[in-house]
Amino acid sequence: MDPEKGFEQTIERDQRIEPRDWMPDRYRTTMVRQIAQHAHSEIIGMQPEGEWITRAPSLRRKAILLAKVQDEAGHGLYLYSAAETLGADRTDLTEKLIEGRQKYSSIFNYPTLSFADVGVIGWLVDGAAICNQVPLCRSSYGPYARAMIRICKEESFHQRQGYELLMTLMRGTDAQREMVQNAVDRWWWPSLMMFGPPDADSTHTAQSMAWKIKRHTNDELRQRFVDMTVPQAEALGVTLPDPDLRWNEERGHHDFGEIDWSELKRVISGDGPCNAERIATRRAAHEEGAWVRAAASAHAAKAKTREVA
Ligand code: FAQ
Repeated sequence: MDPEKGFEQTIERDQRIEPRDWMPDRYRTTMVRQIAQHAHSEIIGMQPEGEWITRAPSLRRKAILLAKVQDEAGHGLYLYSAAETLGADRTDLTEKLIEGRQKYSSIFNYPTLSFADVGVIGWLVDGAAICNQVPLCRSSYGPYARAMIRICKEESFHQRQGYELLMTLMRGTDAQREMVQNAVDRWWWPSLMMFGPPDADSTHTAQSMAWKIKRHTNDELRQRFVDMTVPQAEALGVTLPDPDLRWNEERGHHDFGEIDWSELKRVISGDGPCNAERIATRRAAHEEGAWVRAAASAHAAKAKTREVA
């Protein structure tokens, strides 16, 4: 069969495209772009919470936070491996990230000012990630879809630990409740921006939906997230910082206020509160790890020579 027809038929039948299958160059480029950005987000995403590991308020919280941040490293690694199945090279992807030639999620360019931020990241940021990623378990590219299944299971644990942390703080003192509200005020709007630009301005959605890479548009997922989060905020006893947020009986959804899209543009283009710091930290880790990579390569080369001998 004509390979292009085969590709189209696989998509139409809701089956998976696998690494050795023929695929259009643009499909491959799109997949590498999305998977690499996703992998970079997981790796850069270790930083905001990682800053609190040494300052966690108890041994239990430290153990939980360590496990979560390690999970994020693991997610980054599955995703880089998925990108490699498309012919991408991990070193090249890392270099593109630290040279600012590839993106990562806007959300990780905001500072974590108190330990309540760790809880809010779990609740809102992992909550948004789950909303976005559960449909990606049905994404048309096999290795990506399969990586998403495991990642989503771990993100659900992350979200619950965040919510539990916040519930504990909300049962505490007035100062602790204030800390939570302050963190919610700072993270709410950036969490909504994680879903990307509005559909009308989204460059890739139409093609990615046609190829069944994306299963829902940015605005659909953002709405789903708002609807899911409002009752959780009520149960927690925090106020979401949006005076226009209210249930719309007719639509069967919550209406919400206008997002400051100029902020998203600024943060994506490198001018967010922590962009420079995040990249500098990642660059330093890459440079300081050079000897480990060199040692591992030398070991692999030696082992190969021994095999041949
Ligand atoms: N930040 O045409 P679209 C996590 C870019 S979760 C930065 O709508 P698309 C877990 C977009 O890349 C976070 N850039 O693009 C965790 C494109 O630029 P390009 C990661 C953004 O791809 C939790 C341009 O704008 N999750 O890490 C953003 O169809 C806690 C036009 O946009 C994923 O990556 C943004 N927010 O839709 C870790 C999920 N939004 O490439 C630690 C997989 C858009 O043309 C702690 N990705 N852009 O230069 C996706 O679902 C999609 O790629 C979207 C964007 C929905 C993010």
